[in-house]
Amino acid sequence: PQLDRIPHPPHRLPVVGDVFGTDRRRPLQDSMRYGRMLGPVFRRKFFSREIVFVWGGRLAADLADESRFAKHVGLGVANLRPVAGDGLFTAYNDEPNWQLAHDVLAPGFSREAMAGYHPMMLDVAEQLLNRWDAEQAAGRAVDVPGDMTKLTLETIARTGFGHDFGSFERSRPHPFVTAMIGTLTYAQRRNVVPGPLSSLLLRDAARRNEADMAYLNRTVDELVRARRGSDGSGSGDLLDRMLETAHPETGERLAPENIRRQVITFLVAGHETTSGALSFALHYLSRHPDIAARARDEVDQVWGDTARPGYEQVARLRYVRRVLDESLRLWPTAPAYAREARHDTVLDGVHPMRRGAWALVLTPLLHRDPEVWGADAERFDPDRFEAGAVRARPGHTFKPFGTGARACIGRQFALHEATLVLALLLRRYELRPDPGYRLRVAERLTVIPEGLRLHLDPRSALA
Ligand code: MNH
Repeated sequence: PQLDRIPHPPHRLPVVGDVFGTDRRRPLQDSMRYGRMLGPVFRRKFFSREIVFVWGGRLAADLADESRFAKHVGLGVANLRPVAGDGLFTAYNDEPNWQLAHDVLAPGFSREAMAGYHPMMLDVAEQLLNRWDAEQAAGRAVDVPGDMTKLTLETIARTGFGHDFGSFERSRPHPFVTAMIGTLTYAQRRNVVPGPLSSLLLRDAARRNEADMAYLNRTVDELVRARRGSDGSGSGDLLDRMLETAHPETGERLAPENIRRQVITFLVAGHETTSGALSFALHYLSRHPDIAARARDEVDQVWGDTARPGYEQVARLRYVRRVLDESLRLWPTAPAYAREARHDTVLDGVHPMRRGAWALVLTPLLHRDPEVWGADAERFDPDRFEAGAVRARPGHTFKPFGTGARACIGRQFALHEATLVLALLLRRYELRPDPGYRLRVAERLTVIPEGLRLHLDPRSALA
């Protein structure tokens, strides 16, 4: 965008720009702070790189116009190219492998496919319940983000790839998770440390990152080799589609190197953000016993005492789903996405943009824009997602899954899994917060509540 009409932080310095007073470990929350100060569109400069941020509802809705704007692969997403290459998430819009992989893999997220994953999702959720029963019996608080990560990693690994990481048999996170967090954290740091300095400042980090990437590649190569070597297939799971399915029209198939990129992409994108979403939802439920009680009532009504609720019974949990939506409003766990101009245009009729110019949408602030969500936008209130309230709001102002052709392919997968798990947990436990805990949000491109522990009380004790 043409920059002179866009505010920036005061006290900008020559050469370095706005880097002083920034929090390098929490760049998102830092930008949220500046956004609140500077308004719905603003810019920050890190050495020679100037970034335009957008969070106003009207501006974000304009950027959602697919005829004028498209996904921009930049910043954190571009920094993941060494790991995820031309995989679905990191591919450039015009890379042929994007359309090919999208067409081949989209049926893996159809209703029928989801109904097929459902029993496996339940199996994994039961492993979580067993673990939490044991913690509860021992009077220990549970490690919410740690256990949600075990759950979501196992879910995507089993449903998508027929693979079992054995997360629940371990006390520590699986090394795949540690390596993944390493690469995400490194990609985030490279946003703030500019190119010329990064080889100096991030030398050790770069070496660790190489090792992390090598570990991810090895894990994935083994998983693919195991499937290729077995006579059985994964009965049409994502890996089967990657290995066996030709494009319905062109007959083309994914190349082995691209399959490696896709498997890493899906194992990472398929669990990290869902884990955060579940963790934030559990945090808010523990802080709002009235809302938890209402959600629990709904689960009782819809499920009765069915031991294993069916696929259809998850979609009927409308209030639980609203709890999830409201958590994703306040803390969308993939908290930003970038949009670029397809050709010269004017953003919101005010800011001229050249073809290829781009801006970063800060979703957590968009989701708190008082002009869209009201003066009480910071308050947790699932009723904002009642049908009537949704209709009354302007469009394109709730974007936890991004927008347009490059929006999240796993959205229904994540929502089904998370709704199912929240319902199972609500049905089984009362959630008691640690009185000393104040929400702290850790950033590694994604966001997750740091150090969140909850105490579990059996429901029967309170009924
Ligand atoms: Mn997901 C793209 C958020 C769960 C796989 N995802 C995106 C984007 C957002 C996003 C935002 C768009 C990014 C951009 O424009 O640059 N995703 C989420 C959130 C959750 C989530 C908040 C959970 C909650 N995502 C999942 C799951 C899977 C998945 C589960 C897979 C099983 N997501 C993807 C893939 C893409 C994506 C693949 C890239 C799609 C494309 O560009 O074609």
